[in-house]
Amino acid sequence: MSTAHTPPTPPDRSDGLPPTWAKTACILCECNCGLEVLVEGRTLTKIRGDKDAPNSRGYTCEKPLRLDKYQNGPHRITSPMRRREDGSFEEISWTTALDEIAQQLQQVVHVYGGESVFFYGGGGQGNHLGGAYGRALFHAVGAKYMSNALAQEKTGEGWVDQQMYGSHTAGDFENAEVSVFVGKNPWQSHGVQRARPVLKDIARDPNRSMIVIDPRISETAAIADFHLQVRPGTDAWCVAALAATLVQEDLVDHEWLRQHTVGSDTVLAELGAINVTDFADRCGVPEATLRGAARRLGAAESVATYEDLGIQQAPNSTLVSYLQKMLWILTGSFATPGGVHIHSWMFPIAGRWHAVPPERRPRFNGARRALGLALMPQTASLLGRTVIAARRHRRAGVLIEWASQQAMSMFFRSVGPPIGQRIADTLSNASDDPKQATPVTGSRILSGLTPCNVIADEILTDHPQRLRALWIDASNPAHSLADSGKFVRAMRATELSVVIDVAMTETAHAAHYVLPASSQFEKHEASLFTLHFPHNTFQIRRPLMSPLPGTKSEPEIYAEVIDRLHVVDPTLLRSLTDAADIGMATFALTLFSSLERDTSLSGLLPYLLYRSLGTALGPDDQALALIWGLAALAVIAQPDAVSRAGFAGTGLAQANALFEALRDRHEGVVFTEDRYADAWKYIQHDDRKLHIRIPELLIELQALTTLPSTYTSEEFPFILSAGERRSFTANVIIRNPEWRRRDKHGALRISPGDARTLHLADGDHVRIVTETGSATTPIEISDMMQNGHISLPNGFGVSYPDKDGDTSVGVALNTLTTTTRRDHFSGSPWHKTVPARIEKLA
Ligand SMILES: Nc1nc2c(c(=O)[nH]1)N[C@H]1C(S)=C(S)[C@@H](COP(=O)(O)OP(=O)(O)OC[C@H]3O[C@@H](n4cnc5c(=O)[nH]c(N)nc54)[C@H](O)[C@@H]3O)O[C@H]1N2
Ligand SMILES: Nc1nc2c(c(=O)[nH]1)N[C@H]1C(S)=C(S)[C@@H](COP(=O)(O)OP(=O)(O)OC[C@H]3O[C@@H](n4cnc5c(=O)[nH]c(N)nc54)[C@H](O)[C@@H]3O)O[C@H]1N2
Ligand code: SF4
Ligand SMILES: [Mo]
Repeated sequence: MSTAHTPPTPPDRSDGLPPTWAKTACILCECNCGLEVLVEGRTLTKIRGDKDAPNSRGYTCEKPLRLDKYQNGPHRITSPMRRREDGSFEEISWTTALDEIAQQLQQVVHVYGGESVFFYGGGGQGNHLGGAYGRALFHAVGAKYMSNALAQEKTGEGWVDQQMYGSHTAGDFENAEVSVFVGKNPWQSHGVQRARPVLKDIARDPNRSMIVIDPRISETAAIADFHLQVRPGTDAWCVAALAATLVQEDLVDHEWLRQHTVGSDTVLAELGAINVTDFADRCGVPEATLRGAARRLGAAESVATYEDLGIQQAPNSTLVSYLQKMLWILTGSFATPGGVHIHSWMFPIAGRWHAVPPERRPRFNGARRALGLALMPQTASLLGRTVIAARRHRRAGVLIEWASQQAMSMFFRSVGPPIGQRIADTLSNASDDPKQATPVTGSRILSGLTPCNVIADEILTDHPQRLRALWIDASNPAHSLADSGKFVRAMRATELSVVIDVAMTETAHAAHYVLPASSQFEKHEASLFTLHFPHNTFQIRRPLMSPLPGTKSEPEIYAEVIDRLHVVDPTLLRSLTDAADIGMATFALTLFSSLERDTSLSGLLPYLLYRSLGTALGPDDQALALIWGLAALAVIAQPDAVSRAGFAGTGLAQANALFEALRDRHEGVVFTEDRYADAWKYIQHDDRKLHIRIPELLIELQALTTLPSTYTSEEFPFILSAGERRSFTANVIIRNPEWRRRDKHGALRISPGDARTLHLADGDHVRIVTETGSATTPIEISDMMQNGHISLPNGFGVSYPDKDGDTSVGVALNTLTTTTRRDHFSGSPWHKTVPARIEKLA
């Protein structure tokens, strides 16, 4: 692979500013711990935890301390690039790139329809603002299909959540009497805020317990009270046996189930019929250990559970998601300290947006809503004209703002929920249709996302409805999705593929066009991982320095592409911009009424905000326009919880107060404050009950009795877990191998017993072979591993330009995996259960 791109000049100190400490956040995992960074020119010289950050309170792990390896280095790209026929790249100007891309997008849409353009990615662990703006392009071209990394891990769990209560949950591990981690190693992977002190507290406290289900003695399992060391891939039997023991030994909270759930009789009957002895045998956990753990659960005041990749990327994953939730449901651990809760959202990244009705609704709410919605279209036309005229008369502007304030206070809370619902559903690609499926393979679309494992199949076919163009932002699917080779072939088979990234990634190498993004420390960013309860937090990060010359931020890139598609009437943009100059109430009224007059504009909202309110906010703050929109949606969705977090007023006033706090408090903001019992209000079923009978999954539960529970063969006698989170892995956000202080080569872990059998010594190199490919790697003999189970870390095997050309350290895991081994329900890959063999190298 050759690239013509000239590496950027080494980090300069040209900004000329004195070194300053600034607040930002870690971008390496979903916890997004608050950071303080000493910025010298363009360099992040010192990094420490931010004690003021409301989510992490000063905590960090070891990973962000050398974040400069992300920010600076020869991996950064600084010019748009176009692929030549021979596969090499040439640098082109932004104007040429955007002109050609827009023109080719229009061409694809004209010939094959907007639904043939597929959007992938839109954010990593800390950058979701770009993807949010990208939704406007999705709608501008009339696209229908999209996906991201969630659709190779979390969509199965999301579907279960949706059936049972309609939203996402969080466990209160700081207070739980019993914490259960199912295929989750929070010591290394976090996911729980301040994971290590929280885990240590649990381990130290004789009155609290930890149950870990993991085939390895992970760092978390090592300090657990109960380690259920399953054979890889057999969690369905293990978790079913736990739930069955709760039922069969009558450790269930029957009264709670009667009051708060629907369908418990069937569930109890199914679990009652399970042969625990047989299931314990199938998963390899001693029956006494299983029963001991179940009794501990049954005796607890509170139970919180957390599932992750160990089961989400393994067989029967959707069923296991369902069963592990039974552990807190059967014990009645919901909406109570130490239990599991549905939380608020800034904007949902999984599941459907939902407005929680306020405790005190405005009087005549229904009538106001009807009247407001009826008046809106006329208001839009009227305001549009008046606002443009008022530009020349300041006094008229004051009057319009006053009138708009009256209208907003009269109608905002009544018309907000239906308008918010439409906007949110459009932006999150949510659909009421349970049968929503992809055009070629007919795969189930969950949470609006196409299963990652079928994307290539939706392209590599002569099906008339195949995907023709790929738009990829802030993701490296040619490295992170199963069977990388196949994904690259799929990219090459499209008529247009565009990649936006900070680096020349494996995916960028296969694209037609590559657009260089400003880094996450050179622009406004935010993470939408607002997954906390009872105090939910959100942080807007300000740029720490100017963009690297040659790069642009995603909001700007999307706006410039959409400009070229001419899908928005310029007079609308002008009236919105003028309205924003007059005042926030005038702007909000003009915006909402315009969206009500022409509902097809909903999907373009991020663009409309950027080009109107953003213009009024000025070039330094333009990207914050969408944050105002998010603040308004958050206030409509959970007004009381936002009030309790200290944002007074109602409606627009409250939204503005939240927006200003998000803009000004750089350490982040608690945007909702709930009481434990409030978790009930977030249930989306009208009866506010948990609907726990899921017929499709109960059939799968019955099938466990006969389903095979081994995945090895003579040819492939090992189970490889392809993607262990270790001390120095962070997906592939940091490409520079120098970042790692430990485990520099990403060794394959193997048990002492297996190493003996294969006559291997620590550090020996082996070839690992799977049905898809092979790779060589050093080994580490590790007591963590059980016989027959081997494990490779994620985040390795990416190219990095250095003085000797491109280097790559460690195994690119997805040269070893296949798209076909996947959950038949959610389509998530079995990365944790890859049959493999090991060949000793001479
Ligand atoms: N250090 C670090 N932290 C990260 C990341 C990172 O790259 N590096 N990535 C972030 C992301 S995107 C995610 S999704 C999370 C993932 O976080 P985790 O899911 O916690 O991470 P993993 O190490 O992939 O898997 C967890 C455990 O699953 C176990 N496992 C393997 N096979 C099985 C099985 O069959 N059954 C069970 N029960 N367990 C099994 C493994 O032994 C491992 O200990 O981590 C986040 N945090
Ligand atoms: N075999 C195997 N495969 C796996 C996993 C596994 O355990 N095993 N884990 C899976 C999981 S859980 C996940 S979450 C995925 C993660 O895989 P991906 O979704 O591909 O995400 P990242 O590896 O985090 O890649 C993020 C990309 O964003 C780029 N980037 C960084 N900052 C910016 C920015 O400001 N703007 C833009 N436009 N780009 C930026 C980075 O350079 C990088 O290329 O991998 C999955 N793949
Ligand atoms: S990697 Fe995760 S836990 Fe570690 S500092 Fe960053 S956000 Fe916090
Ligand atoms: Mo992930």
